[in-house]
Amino acid sequence: MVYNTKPADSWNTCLNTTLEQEDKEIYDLIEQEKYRQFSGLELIASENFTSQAVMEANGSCLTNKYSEGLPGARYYGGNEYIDEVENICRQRALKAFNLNPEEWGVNVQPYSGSTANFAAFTALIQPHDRIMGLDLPSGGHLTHGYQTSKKKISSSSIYFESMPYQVDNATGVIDYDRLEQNAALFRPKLVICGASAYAREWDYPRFRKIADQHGAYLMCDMAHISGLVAAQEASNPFEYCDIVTTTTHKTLRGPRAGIIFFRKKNDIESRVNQAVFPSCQGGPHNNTIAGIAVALKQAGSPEFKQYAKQVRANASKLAETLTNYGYKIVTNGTDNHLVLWDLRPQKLTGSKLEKLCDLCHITLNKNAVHGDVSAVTPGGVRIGASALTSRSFKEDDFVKVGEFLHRAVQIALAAQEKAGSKLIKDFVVALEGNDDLKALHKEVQEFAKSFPMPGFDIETIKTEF
Ligand SMILES: *Cc1c(COP(=O)(O)O)cnc(C)c1O
Ligand SMILES: *[C@@H]1O[C@H](CO)[C@@H](O)[C@H](O)[C@H]1NC(C)=O
Ligand SMILES: *[C@@H]1O[C@H](CO)[C@@H](O)[C@H](O)[C@H]1NC(C)=O
Ligand SMILES: *[C@@H]1O[C@H](CO)[C@@H](O)[C@H](O)[C@H]1NC(C)=O
Ligand SMILES: *[C@@H]1O[C@H](CO)[C@@H](O)[C@H](O)[C@H]1NC(C)=O
Ligand SMILES: *[C@@H]1O[C@H](CO)[C@@H](O)[C@H](O)[C@H]1NC(C)=O
Ligand SMILES: CC(=O)N[C@H]1CO[C@H](CO)[C@@H](O)[C@@H]1O
Repeated sequence: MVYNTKPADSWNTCLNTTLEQEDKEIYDLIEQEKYRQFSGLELIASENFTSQAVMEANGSCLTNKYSEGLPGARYYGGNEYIDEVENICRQRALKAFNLNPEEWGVNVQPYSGSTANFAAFTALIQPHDRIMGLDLPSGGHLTHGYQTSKKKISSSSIYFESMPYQVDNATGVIDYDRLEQNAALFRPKLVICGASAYAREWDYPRFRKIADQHGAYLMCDMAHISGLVAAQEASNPFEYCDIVTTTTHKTLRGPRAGIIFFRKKNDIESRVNQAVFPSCQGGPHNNTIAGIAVALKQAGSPEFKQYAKQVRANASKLAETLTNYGYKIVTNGTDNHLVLWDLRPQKLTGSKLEKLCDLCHITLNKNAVHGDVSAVTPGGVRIGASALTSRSFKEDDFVKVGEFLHRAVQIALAAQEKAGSKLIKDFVVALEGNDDLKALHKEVQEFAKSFPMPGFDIETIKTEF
């Protein structure tokens, strides 16, 4: 067979040039982001570094394919390999969480965690049915029914009637008694557990009991902790819930996407599959599903279990280090990968510490702490150990991270005093030319660069722009 090696039509040559040749502007920005990830301390609790294998699968030719429907029942032809990929992905998803395929099924097509949640609601309940999820200022996620007194923010509060439950103001732990009392008045159809900024274990049996009192479904959104659940480093929501959703890019360390697990009872299976497609989505992202399959294979390995153990060890070491400096950690510690740090005793807002950390290349995010009056200037920050643990950080390294953060707070407090106002723009001005900040920035970068970086070839990383 002689292949046609003739050059493509001139208007098609762009299809075979590299990203660098074709679009230097985007290429350079990607290279700069690569260097940023490599040379800084990544502490955002919902982020992680995925592996080279996941990036290869995700960036593969599978992105070209349309495959609406489920394996074996597609609306388009040419899906023989795609079907295999999706079937392998589903099998691995059940295996990663030790689920019996007779009892549990899974849909791996949701584009992300938010769409997985909306599809789950679409499957389980009717418009205006009542839902109860953890309030956002208590650490819950937007998609669990968030609204303010002025506005329904999330579509989950626009289409359903939402009454949140909260953490106890004094302890920072979920107030289960009040949840039970309020549920008795509100009579929810769906109770949601899971959060984005909650450092403690979940009392799933108690949630089940409360849901059963009202014949409600119980859904767990384990987005933040699914890697820990897979590694059996967190308690198991599957024993108690009807539906479990997750993102795949947080502790699970896969590509950016979502998954829905459902119990195969009543007609939940067909309702979930219908809700994903055609109710909420069109064609799945095959490249992403291949990436999820790779991540799930990794999540079943003994190395991943070690990783998850180390993530928890590192997060608790960081909590301990900050406590020893005299800071207040919400719930006085952590059971998982994240630490919620209450800065109100220091009279410093989370926004200011986030800004200062950004300037010295430590990436974390401001976060509401329960009892905050203003949502615009939250009183704390959220710090996660997952990403840096993927870079081989151990407990001692997190002691160093805690020291950096302590120095950052000292610099922030001095700048706040110098600024003489509460405004963040005055704060930034007060930091200009600050030598302590420059010194900290330099040390942070040197420290970060001394660790390996998953998925990147450090030898070829560009350092000058
Ligand atoms: C991150 C997160 C989501 C949303 O996931 P996206 O992929 O960002 O849409 C949903 N629920 C929880 C608890 C999360 O932490
Ligand atoms: C791939 O895309 C096609 C078309 O959208 C879809 O039918 C199929 O389910 C997808 N397969 C995977 C593995 O995502
Ligand atoms: C982060 O990714 C690593 C693999 O790179 C994985 O082992 C770990 O569980 C992930 N952790 C979190 C908390 O996402
Ligand atoms: C993978 O592909 C999806 C689109 O299908 C994209 O949104 C995502 O950012 C890609 N990369 C990773 C690592 O998830
Ligand atoms: C917080 O935890 C520390 C140990 O890490 C303990 O010594 C202290 O008593 C705890 N404080 C509270 C208020 O529980
Ligand atoms: C919650 O605690 C904060 C301080 O931790 C306090 O300012 C606030 O008034 C408390 N709110 C309630 C409702 O008790
Ligand atoms: C859960 C866990 O692994 N905790 C560990 C956290 O780190 C501290 C300090 O290194 C250890 O003592 C804990 O066992």
